[in-house]
Order: sequence, then C-alpha cells, then structure tokens
Amino acid sequence: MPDTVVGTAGGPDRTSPAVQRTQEDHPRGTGPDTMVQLISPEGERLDPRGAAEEYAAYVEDVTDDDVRGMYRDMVIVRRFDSEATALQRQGELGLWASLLGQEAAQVGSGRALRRQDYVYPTYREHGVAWCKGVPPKTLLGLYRGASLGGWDPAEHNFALYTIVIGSQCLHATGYAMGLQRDHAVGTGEPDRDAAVVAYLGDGATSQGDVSEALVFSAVYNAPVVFFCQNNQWAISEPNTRQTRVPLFQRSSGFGIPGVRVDGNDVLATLAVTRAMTERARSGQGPGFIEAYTYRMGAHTTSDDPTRYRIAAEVEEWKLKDPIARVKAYLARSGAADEAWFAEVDAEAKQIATELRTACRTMPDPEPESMFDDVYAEPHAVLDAEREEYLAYRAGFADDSEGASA
Ligand SMILES: Cc1ncc(C[n+]2csc(CCOP(=O)(O)OP(=O)(O)O)c2C)c(N)n1
Repeated sequence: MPDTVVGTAGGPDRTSPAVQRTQEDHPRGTGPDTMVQLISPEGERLDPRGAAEEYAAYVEDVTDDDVRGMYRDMVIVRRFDSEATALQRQGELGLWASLLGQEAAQVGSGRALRRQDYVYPTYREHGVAWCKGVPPKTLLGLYRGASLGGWDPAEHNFALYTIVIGSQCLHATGYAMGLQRDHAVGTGEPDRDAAVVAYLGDGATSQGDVSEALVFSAVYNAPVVFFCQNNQWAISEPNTRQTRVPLFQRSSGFGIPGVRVDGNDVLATLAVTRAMTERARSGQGPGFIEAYTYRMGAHTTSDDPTRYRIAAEVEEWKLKDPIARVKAYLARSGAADEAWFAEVDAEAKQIATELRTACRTMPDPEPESMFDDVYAEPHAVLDAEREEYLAYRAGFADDSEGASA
C-alpha cells in the first residue's frame, strides 16, 4: 500500500488496515536521533547524543538542588491535580481537566521561563501556572463556576485559561508582536527581553487558528514559542487523525524551527524550552516544541477513556512516569534520600488539605460581577447591558427570598 493512503478521514472504522498501519507508524521520530532525551525512563543520566547534543549545553548549570526543586514541583502539582479530581467527584467542581502524566512537560518548560515572559495556556496547564506563581486554589474558580478566570494575568504573566481550542496561539502571537513594538526583544538586556509561550495540544494543531498563528509569527519574526503537549489524544481522536507526519516537523513548513522532546523527561524539557525562549528573546523569531507525552487520565472528568483506548497503551506509558524517573535519578545519584522524599510528600499533602478548604469556602460571586473586568476602562454598551440585567433581577424582588436568591 502506498505510504500516502489513509483510512476514510473522520470515518468511524478504527480497524481498517490503513488505520492500523498508520498507528504502527506513529512512534516515528521518537528515537535518540530525533527526540531530545537526557534522563532515561530508568532514571539514568544519558550521554547526550543525536538530537540531545545541541540542547545539553542549556542545562549544564543545573545543580542537584535544581533537580530536587523540579521534583518537588511535580509532586505538588500531581497531588494538587488528584485533589481537584476528587473535589469534582464530590460535587465541589463542575469539571476538571487533569494533567496526570504531563507534569514534566509543564514543570520543565515552566521553569525555563523568566519573570517577564508571558504564558498563554489552554485549560490543563496547572503545572505551568504553579511555576508562574499562580496560587493553586485560584485555578479552581473557573471549574467551580465561581469566577470567569480566577487570577490577574498581569500579576503572574499568565493569561486566563482558554477553552476555545487553539485561539490562545493567536493571542500569544499578537502579544509577542506587541513586545517587539515595545522594544522588549533583542535589546540584550536580560531583564527586559521577553518571550511568549503558547501552550497547545496535539489536537489543536488541526485548528485553523494555530496555522494562522504560525504564519503570522513566522513572517513577523515574533518572539513566541509554541509548546505543543502531544499527549496522543484529542479527547477520543488519536494522533493518527491529526497528522501524517510527526508534529514537530510541521512547523518547518511555516519557516519555524521545530524540535521533539521527551515530554516525560523534565531536564530535556527544560533544555529545549530554554533554547527556544532564548532564541525568541534575542530576536531570532518563533520556535515550535513538541513534548511527546501521554495523558494518563481522562480528557476531563466528563470523559470515559475506556471507551476508546486500550489498557495496554496506558500500562506502557506508566513505565515512563515522569515523576518516578526523577525520583530514580535522585536516588541513584545520592542527591536525595527517603527522608527528603517523605518531606516533599508531606508538603504536598498539606497543600492539598488547604486546597480542599479553599475550594469549599470559595464565595459565590454576585451574578452581575460577570460584567466586571471585561474592558479595562468604562464601556457604554456594557454599562447599558449591566443596567438592563440589574433591572431584570430587580423584577424578582417581590418574590419569596428563595426565588430571588
Ligand atoms: C474551537 C473548539 N473546537 C472544539 C472544542 C471541543 N474540544 C475541547 S477539548 C478538545 C480536544 C483537544 O485536544 P488537544 O488539543 O489534543 O488537547 P488535550 O485536551 O489533549 O490536552 C476539543 C475538540 C473546543 N473546546 N474548541
């Protein structure tokens, strides 16, 4: 069968020979020649070769203390995530999008960022939010229906979560073009030059907005890095329904360098994100990173992945767990002992306990607060809409208290 033949696009038949064949092809580009990896799944520090050679220099200064810091971040973020999943099951959140399995991709990339760098996330970037100093409890507001966001983006340089797939890539590109015009790129001043990182999923690459963002950022040489977490699934649609080439190769068609990194290797993720953001800050233009990883849980708490993926696939990825890998590395090298690991677990537990209380005691907002924070300055049309809404609510004032609440 010729290499270009695929099954009926979008068709329901997952078992046709053509589709089976493309699934076998899928790991293309994950060997050491093409995928950056610095720590093996068994926790061994690898001699950089192939794709890793170029990037290893970016983490030469990383100390044991730094690796311990990344391990701590990942453990806390995983604990936070499992707590939020439990809170959803208890009816405290309307929905939750778990990051289970993607901790290294997020902490490695998040730790590569400088204070002035700006992040445009999707809805699953709890680990990057943690690295940017967004307090975990504020991430719950949107999922509890208690806020339209929850944090001040300008305080943390971390935009609000985006549910509309791929749209954040356009926002990121626009913001990056703004940085150029504000002379915050390529000045050589380390505290001034900034990069923007847009997070997206593998499924988002099928979205027109993402292609438009790649075109604009390339032709305007905007300082934006597209960080694609390829977690293999776009809800129930596998990678094979998103692309016929490894995703990192896509960007070169737009004139943007692309790199594939082992997204379960926090050190490698740190290295490639440092490299790409430094490029962007210095005025050399956009970059594309594909972090090859896996979504271990459901897409969101509304989803049942057993309907579309096989257990063996999940079992295979368990062996590549991003946290177990760093733990093995730290234990092997003697950089941490059991007492230290226990301390980190205790800290994560404490954060989870505080989170539970914060979630349950989160105040319900006044309904008219949805008109706040839409525009930075007064806006006549919005003011009129608010007035109309308040008048509508006042119409219930004579009803019993329960009805007007
Ligand atoms: C424009 C748009 N189309 C469809 C959806 C519904 N939707 C929500 S998540 C999702 C899949 C996204 O998959 P991917 O980009 O791989 O990210 P992941 O959730 O796997 O991290 C879809 C289609 C949406 N939110 N926005």
